[in-house]
Amino acid sequence: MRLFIALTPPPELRERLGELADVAHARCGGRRMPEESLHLTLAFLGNVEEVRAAELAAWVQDLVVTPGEWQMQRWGSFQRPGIVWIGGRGRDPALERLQGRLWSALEPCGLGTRPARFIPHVTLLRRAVTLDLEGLPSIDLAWSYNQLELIESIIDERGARYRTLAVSQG
Ligand code: 3AM
Repeated sequence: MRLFIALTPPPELRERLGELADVAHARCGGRRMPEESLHLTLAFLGNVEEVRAAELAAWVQDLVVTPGEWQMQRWGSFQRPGIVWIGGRGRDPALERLQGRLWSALEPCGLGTRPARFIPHVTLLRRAVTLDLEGLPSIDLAWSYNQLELIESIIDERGARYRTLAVSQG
């Protein structure tokens, strides 16, 4: 099972992010992320056997996340594979601590590999036709979080669908 751990936005923010995805799509083309799939990835684990996924789900259910608020103020892009995202203007120590805490537990168990860089972001478009972000509206959004989710990514001919397997304590 292809798994990752992420924050998922509260409903009002999800809706607002969906509107921004529409604006970005009109400007940059590509594939707009469905609203229900919007998330902030903290740790991509890759393929995990079912038995280990069940252990992981139990671990996630017991996790207590320090509540935080993440400020999103800028558009960004990743050249490959044409990702347009929104994220913070600078580093976010609280998210870095949360991500670091996850990897300190996951990596010794052989669950995925800690990435060299962590750029917190919400992907709005994939395979964008242009990554010229000029003219997109300015952003000033806050994301209050106190929970994370273990999510399965199911890939089929229509792209990736996500299924939540476990939610941390809240
Ligand atoms: O949060 P975003 O959309 O940036 O791109 C994938 C998505 O990130 C990323 O994990 C999230 C859930 O699928 N992802 C997929 N394959 C990956 C890989 N091999 C990966 N991240 C790192 N390494």
